[in-house]
Amino acid sequence: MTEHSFYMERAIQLAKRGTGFTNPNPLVGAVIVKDHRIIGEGWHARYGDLHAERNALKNCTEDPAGATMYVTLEPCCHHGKQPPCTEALVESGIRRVYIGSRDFNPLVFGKGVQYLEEHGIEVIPDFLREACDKLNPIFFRYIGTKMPYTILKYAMTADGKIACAGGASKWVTGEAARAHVQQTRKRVAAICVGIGTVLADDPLLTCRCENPSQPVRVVLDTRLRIPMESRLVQTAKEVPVIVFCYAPDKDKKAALEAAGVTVLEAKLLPKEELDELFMRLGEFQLSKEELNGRHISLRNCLEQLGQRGLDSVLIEGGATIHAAALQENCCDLVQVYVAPKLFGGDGLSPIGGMGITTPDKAVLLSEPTITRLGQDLLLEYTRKEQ
Ligand code: AOF
Ligand code: ZN
Repeated sequence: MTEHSFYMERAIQLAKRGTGFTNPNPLVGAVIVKDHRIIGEGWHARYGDLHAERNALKNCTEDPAGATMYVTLEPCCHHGKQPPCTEALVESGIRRVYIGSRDFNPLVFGKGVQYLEEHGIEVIPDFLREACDKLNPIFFRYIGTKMPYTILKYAMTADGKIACAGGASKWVTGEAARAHVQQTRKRVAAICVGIGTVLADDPLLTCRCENPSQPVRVVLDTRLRIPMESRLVQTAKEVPVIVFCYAPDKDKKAALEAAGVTVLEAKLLPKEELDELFMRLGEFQLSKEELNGRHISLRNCLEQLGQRGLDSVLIEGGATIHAAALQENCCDLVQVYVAPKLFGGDGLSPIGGMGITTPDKAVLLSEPTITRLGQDLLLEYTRKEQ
């Protein structure tokens, strides 16, 4: 490892300290080095607070004039919640800047580097870029599209079952894997489940780890069946709950809102092309009977969450909502925890729906990243563009 990569690695580690608290802004770390010694370190700690670069300058133990900065993301050059970091760098007399990731925020992209160079600062761009990019898949996805970065997560046995035939699913995986899920909950802005999971398990969906950050809890519930006495509704005033539905019963909606739940309406997922045409024309109001067996569009729910500033969603089941993620092509990462167990028989499989008809129609995934968690395995796949 060179001296330069050592300092950038340090900046990456510092950036991670903001995990769960900066959304929808990025994780960023910065290190300032003079005469082969670190004289200042900083990271972006919380949404809206000082950026990593200004924190590092603030923490300098010596005059940074003539020093080098290592920063994981291109410094910003716009006025947002914070003033431009590029100006602070120029004022400080920093002479060189090693930059990891490019900032795909259109307000910044390339302009940060340009400003620094125009003011006589030497810039080394794309330095350990791949490692720095890994800090911010959520930010990069969201900043360009306003669609949340979506993670599909399930825990299954070695024979691919998420529950026994009777539906019992506690617990498939061991403690280390479950602790890892808590870390993912911490990273994301929202956790989403289908109404089936609420009715079967009455989950709380909170983040339970050291220094937790609580994601918004989201339920897809076409016919607004969520029980008033469910743990989600009962705790909605402490940790926000959003329920998506279609043409809700007014009284039930009012009761949920009084309990602190945000009730939003979503579009129905069209079954056929003709449906889609009618719905686009806005001429489609389904009766209760017609509604049977149909559900709201996951993609439309995600769009609405994105519009509310939620940059990432962890979909935690069950099999129906997983099928929707596949069918509506809205899943950036698939996380599969595999336990060394077999359930056999008619146990539930992770993804419901009709499935594909022949193997050549399979949804293709990237090669997995493999992590051992105690006795269990975590396989992480991104979806291949087809
Ligand atoms: C951060 N933290 O350390 C860096 C960011 O509204 P603002 O002023 O906080 O600006 C947010 C934008 O600034 C963000 O989208 C990104 O493009 C850039 N860099 N943001 O929150 C940081 N360096
Ligand atoms: Zn900045």
